[in-house]
Amino acid sequence: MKLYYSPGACSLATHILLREAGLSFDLEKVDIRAKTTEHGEDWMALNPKGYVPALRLDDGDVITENVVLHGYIADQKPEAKLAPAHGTKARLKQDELAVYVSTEIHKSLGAMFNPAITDDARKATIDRLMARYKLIEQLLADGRTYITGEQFSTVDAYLFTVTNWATPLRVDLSSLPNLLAYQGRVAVRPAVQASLVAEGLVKAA
Ligand SMILES: N[C@@H](CCC(=O)N[C@@H](CS)C(=O)NCC(=O)O)C(=O)O
Repeated sequence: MKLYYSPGACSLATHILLREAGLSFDLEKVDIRAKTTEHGEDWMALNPKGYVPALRLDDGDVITENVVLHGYIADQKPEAKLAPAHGTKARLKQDELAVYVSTEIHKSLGAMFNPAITDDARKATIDRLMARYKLIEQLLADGRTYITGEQFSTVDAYLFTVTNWATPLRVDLSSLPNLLAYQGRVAVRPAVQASLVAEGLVKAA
């Protein structure tokens, strides 16, 4: 398998999950603005959607969409317990949360990377985002270690990755202490640290 990624982008979640699952994979960096890969391939030819993450399977097929890739990785290594079994209530609830992170949190934060965003649009986006984070803050209020309980899951990799953008986007999360403590717990996981180092985002300890 090969993961096409951009450092610190949402593809970091898939990267973390590949490591958490202990799967073997290659990495190839994509310049999502120039639409080329580090090996000079035409990104739009490889993936006409133009965005990361994309996972090239061993049969050559290229698959996209965060939530789908996260579920696929979990299914490749059930013993890593990144997602409960299909058809269970626990899986239903985890999928519900994954789509919430994707459509309500990822997309709101992502919109703020647009340099053309107006101050009014940015304020409205932050207001909506804080309302969405409120649910996350409430879930974490019972002292659970990860977002679905004590087991690290696909949603943790995703939520951690997009919440990390708050700092470069200057979004103040200080009213969400449970979320901030959670970010710290996820950050120290060895697979997370290894992914951050591999993407050149932090130096190796
Ligand atoms: N629907 C896609 C969206 C992925 C996405 O937003 N990727 C961003 C990075 S976080 C990207 O590559 N943007 C560049 C572009 O859209 O051209 C998913 O959930 O996987």
